[in-house]
Parts: sequence; structure tokens; C-alpha cells
Amino acid sequence: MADAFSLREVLAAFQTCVTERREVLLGPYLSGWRGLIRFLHSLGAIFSFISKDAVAKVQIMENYCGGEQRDKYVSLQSMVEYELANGLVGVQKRSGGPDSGCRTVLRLHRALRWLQLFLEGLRTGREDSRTSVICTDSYNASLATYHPWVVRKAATVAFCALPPRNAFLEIMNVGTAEEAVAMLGEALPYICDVYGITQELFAQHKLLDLP
Ligand code: 1Q0
Repeated sequence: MADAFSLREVLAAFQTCVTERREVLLGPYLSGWRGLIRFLHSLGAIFSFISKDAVAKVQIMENYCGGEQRDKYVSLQSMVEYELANGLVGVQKRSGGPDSGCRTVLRLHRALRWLQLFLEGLRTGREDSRTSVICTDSYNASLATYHPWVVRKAATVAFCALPPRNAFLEIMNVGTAEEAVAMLGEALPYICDVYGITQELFAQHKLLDLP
């Protein structure tokens, strides 16, 4: 399959995100998300309410990255600096205006925390552990805090449709379940790194609660 999902590519994208100066580049960050969304599609229509929202957010960011101010949207650092200096970040409540890059990335950033916990759970889980349980636990420990009850309910129902751990590891397309586990062990530190740098940046500028 030409566009078969491969975990390797996604993880490589997150790996190339971080520059020597510890900046997070938006290009590879968004292509990592695109890859994850492609994978989510392959899991079936029950996840489409999640992928729709993720696509919308990635699209907003891609528009900024390809727009008139594209040189300000090279990295998360340059984006934060530009949007704050120009009063583009709504800190009160969601205005009618366009969603800022900062509030949009914040949503993806919170989801990245879920991904980190989920992949770590998969990696260290027993062979017979249930993906749906790992996924639900990771979700409850991260993203769920920010979601209203209906979304939490729908997400939890969808998670039940996830294939068992080993089948799940195999559809990641990196070889056997054991090989996928090894790959996760190698790749997770890069995702943690991206998460950590973003968290620090947003905390520093008091952007962690953007409406
Ligand atoms: C494998 C199962 C995937 C499970 C994904 C877990 C996340 C559940 C999130 C439920 C979101 C519901 C839709 C709407 C939410 C929005 O209200 C919310 C806030 O935005 P806003 O504008 O209303 O303030 N949006 C979000 O919180 C963003 C959610 C983005 C979720 C992106 C999930 C992408 C998942 C990819 C699958 C990864 C599979 C991992 C295995 C591959 C290994 C590399």
C-alpha cells in the first residue's frame, strides 16, 4: 500500500522537530500529526469525530504556516513571540475572531500528552493487556480533564473498538509486536522532549489555560 501508515515516519517527524537551539519546528510537528490522523482514519469511522477535530486544528496551523506571516510560524517559539507581541492571543474567552496559533497548538499539545501516556502504556503493557483500557487510562489522566462529559463519554465508547494490544502493535507497520515495542522505546524520548519544551514555553508565557 502506497500510503500505508508507518509509525516510523511519524516518530521520525517528532524527532526532527527539535532544533539544536531547542526550538520546536512547526513543519515536522504538523506532519507528525498528519501521520497520526492518517492512522486514526484506518481504525474506522467510529473515530471520525476525533479525527475531524484534529484535522481542523492541523489545518488552522497549516494555513498560518503557509500564509502571509509564514516566517513567524516557523517554530513554536517564533509563533508565541509574534502572536503575543501583536495581541493575537485571546486570554479572556473565545472571541468571534480566528483561533490563534497558540490556543490551537495548546489543544494538540494536550493531546500529545495523551499520546505519550498511551504509547508508554502500550510499550510496557503485558501481551494480553487491553488496548482500550490503556487508552482509557491515558485519556483519563490527561485530555479528559479538558473535555465536557459528552465528549468523554463518546471517546470512551470509541476506545472499546480498539484492537487487542498485539494486533494494534502490528498495524503500526514496523514489523512484529516485539519490533514495534523496541521502536516505541527508541522514539518515546523524542515525543517527551517535544512535549516538555512546549510545556515549558507555554508555562513561561502563561498560555496553558487559553480558552
Ligand atoms: C487510538 C485511539 C485514538 C484516541 C484519541 C484520543 C483522543 C480523544 C479525544 C477526543 C476528542 C473529541 C473531539 C473534540 C474535542 C475538542 O472539543 C477538543 C478541544 O478543542 P476546542 O477547539 O473545542 O477547544 N479538542 C481536542 O482536545 C483535540 C483532540 C485531538 C485528538 C487527536 C488524536 C489523534 C490521534 C491519533 C491516533 C494515535 C494512535 C497512536 C498510535 C500510533 C503511534 C504513533
